[in-house]
Amino acid sequence: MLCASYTYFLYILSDSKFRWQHVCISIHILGIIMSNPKSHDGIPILDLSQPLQPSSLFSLYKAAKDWGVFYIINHGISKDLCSHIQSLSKNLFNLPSDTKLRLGPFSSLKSYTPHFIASPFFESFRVNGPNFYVSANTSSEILFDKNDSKFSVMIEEYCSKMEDLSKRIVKIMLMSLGEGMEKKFYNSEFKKCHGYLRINNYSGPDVMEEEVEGLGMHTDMSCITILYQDEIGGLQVRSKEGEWIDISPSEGTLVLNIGDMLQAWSNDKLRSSEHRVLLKNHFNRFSLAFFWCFENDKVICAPDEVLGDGNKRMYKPFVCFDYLKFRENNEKGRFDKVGFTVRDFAGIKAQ
Ligand SMILES: O=C(O)CCC(=O)C(=O)O
Repeated sequence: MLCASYTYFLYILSDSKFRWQHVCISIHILGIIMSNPKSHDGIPILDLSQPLQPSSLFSLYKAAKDWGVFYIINHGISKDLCSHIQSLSKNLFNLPSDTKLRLGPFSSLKSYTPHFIASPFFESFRVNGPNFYVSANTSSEILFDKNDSKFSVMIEEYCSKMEDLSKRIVKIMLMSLGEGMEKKFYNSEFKKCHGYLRINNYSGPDVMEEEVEGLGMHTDMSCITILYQDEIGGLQVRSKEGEWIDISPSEGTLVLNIGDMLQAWSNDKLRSSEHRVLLKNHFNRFSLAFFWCFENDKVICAPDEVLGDGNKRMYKPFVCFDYLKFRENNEKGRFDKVGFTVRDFAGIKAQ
């Protein structure tokens, strides 16, 4: 209906000398009416520069319930900061394997995941909060045998912005669960959340006859994950029906994934996204994944108000740390078990 009237308006004005002025006005009106923008793949975009409307909260809730993913724009993280981190991270990933393994699965820090643990084409560095500067600096001193604080300063700036953004998004997700939920549950349940950053580097084989899996299907163990991906693409999310949908990169756009902890806490009202990365060409791919998690000793148990009248509990209460251990105990090294989810750990089987 909206589109029909828009086309008609253009048509009757097409010979007018005021054509452009009127066209602009009509587009402006359309922009206001379309307050819940969607990307070309139909996944909603959360525009943080706009006031939240009940209808946008509903779109986000639906996206989080059906897909576990949506886009964020106007988030205040500059493209320059991401590009700087990407170029400084290259210095880390370009080091010889032996050097990177000083932080590998058998080191005391264990902040480097080498190739062939999650996938032959994937490696990553982890930076822990709350003091991201110290964590990044400790790792880079071990790798470079000298102190160069530029990288650590940028990481700290990025992660501090990510912390603020994560808090904001968790509040919005609580609002999307119903009136009063944010006031009731943010301070009591989410105040002690903490974050860590994973810097991911993908390099496919030199000769590629067909696409390869850069990172296999998995869910995140976080409450939410905020992802920056470079322009190469390859991130996909799985629909409930099992179809893979591209989550295409777009400048200035971050991707928000719901993780297992929020899925369990919301009793499946919000869905932990099943995602993977496919490499379609030999270009290096870079991403930054910021995981926002409950504190380790938190017992996750969906509150009755979130459960709602007459709904069955989907999960036994569990301690966060026990779930993290369940996922990390992998004979091949320390990496999340691909394919295992919180349902395997604490799900209550239907009778
Ligand atoms: O690189 C990406 O786009 C996804 C990364 C991811 O899923 C992860 O780090 O868990």
